Amino acid sequence: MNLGNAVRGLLRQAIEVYSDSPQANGWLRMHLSRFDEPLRVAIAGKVKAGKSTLLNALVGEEIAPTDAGECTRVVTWYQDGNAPRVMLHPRGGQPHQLRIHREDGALSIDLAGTPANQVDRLVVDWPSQSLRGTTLIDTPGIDSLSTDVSARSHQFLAPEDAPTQADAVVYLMRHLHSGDVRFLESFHDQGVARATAVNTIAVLSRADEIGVGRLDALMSAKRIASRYRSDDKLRDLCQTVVAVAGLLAQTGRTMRQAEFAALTELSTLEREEMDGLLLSADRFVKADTNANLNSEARAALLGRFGLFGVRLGVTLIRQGVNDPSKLSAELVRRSGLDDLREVLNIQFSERRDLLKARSALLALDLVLHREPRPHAQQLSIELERIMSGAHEFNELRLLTAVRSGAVKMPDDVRTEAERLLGGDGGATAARLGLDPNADPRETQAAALEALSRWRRRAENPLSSRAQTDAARVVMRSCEGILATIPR
Ligand SMILES: Nc1nc2c(ncn2[C@@H]2O[C@H](COP(=O)(O)OP(=O)(O)OP(=O)(O)O)[C@@H](O)[C@H]2O)c(=O)[nH]1
Ligand SMILES: [Mg+2]
Repeated sequence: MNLGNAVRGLLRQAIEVYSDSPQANGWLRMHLSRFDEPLRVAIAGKVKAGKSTLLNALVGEEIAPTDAGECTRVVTWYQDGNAPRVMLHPRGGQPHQLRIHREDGALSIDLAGTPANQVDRLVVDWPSQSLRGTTLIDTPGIDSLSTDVSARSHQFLAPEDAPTQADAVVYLMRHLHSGDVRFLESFHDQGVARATAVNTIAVLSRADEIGVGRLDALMSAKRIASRYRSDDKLRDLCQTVVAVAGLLAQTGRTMRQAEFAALTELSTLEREEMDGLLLSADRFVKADTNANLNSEARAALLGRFGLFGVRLGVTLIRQGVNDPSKLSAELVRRSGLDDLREVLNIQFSERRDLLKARSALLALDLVLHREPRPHAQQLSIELERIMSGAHEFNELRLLTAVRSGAVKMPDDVRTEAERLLGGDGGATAARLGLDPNADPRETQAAALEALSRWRRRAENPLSSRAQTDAARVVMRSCEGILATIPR
């Protein structure tokens, strides 16, 4: 039986056992219906890490507010819907609809007098292809001076007394900071899902700011991200780290003709004058210039592109990128957004069922602990059986162990193990390291070879117990791969 069906079955049994407890029943039913809903991905991180901007970049529209307004202080869900609509769910009480304003393409939401601390969440319906398979959840910045706001994020991401709402987390950080590590740890210490960093990826955000505006800033950011990927602490806490310049991506995806014209105007300046203007944000807005752009227009450009984006845009236009759609495509390409999307796809979308199952089992585990009762014992046994028996969970546990160095292997063996276990993606070709168009014969030969290699490792008398167990799990993955190849 596949994992999703096994967990669904278990939830149905639990709903019967807990039919007399409204709260437990409600939670379990909610998780059962969540299986058929889009994956819920929360975007988290410190204040001003660039969360809302990144959300906009992923959707390709300015729907999440990035100013200092009240709305940045509440958890906000963005889900696909037939027509734009915003619902305010107060803490206790019935949800009600809010009015939507659009200014200069950006959505603005007015809480209509409800104080932010009385709002449980806002739910924005927005027709968008990008939201079809994934609901994105913007969370208020953590570690802020306003501990109240910070607490709301914690309560949402790592609740102590209720099931988690998000299936997966994208965690933004500008530099790795001990506060980030503590926060990441706080939502990994939970019961049955312990030791699986499976549902978290980290983003080195605002990547353009890393090289103080130099054109190779994004290359430096990528190097730092790859260093973080091999950091022992982080490897335990997230699947991977990618560098993204969210502002560049957001503006690239929503660029207007007038902005292209303004950059084109700047590109006519002598290089020396341009370099002078770009020395600081203040200079850029206030200095006298030969360009036909007043301070206000320059300030607007700066807000949309950042100093780095202005420099890059002007440089690209000078190099001959002469139409807005080419420029916006190039900005997006350089921003790292596509890398992030690919990682989201491999780590989250392809593991959708597994992540949903994980959320549901966490909820069931919580119910079993909070409301223990004699005839729930069978449920505990079954929960344990799924957790330890389902190959998908074994793969993930091993992947985490291999990555963190808990199971010792030579580097090349480790790389192969990670790949076969689905670390680079769950598709057959990705696991075997083949071209996605490889023919079935080649695919089968590669899978058989991998299987016999890992069988030899499992049977090697010099292997430790942990290595033997690990090799058996990888063998099982190879068998799974073989089963997917058409004859
Ligand atoms: N240069 C640069 N600025 C960025 C980037 N991402 C966001 N910003 C700017 O940083 C400020 C905060 O961005 P937001 O997206 O609102 O950050 P946030 O994490 O949602 O902030 P809070 O919700 O208030 O915690 C805004 O002025 C953005 O324009 C980026 O990639 N590069
Ligand atoms: Mg925000």
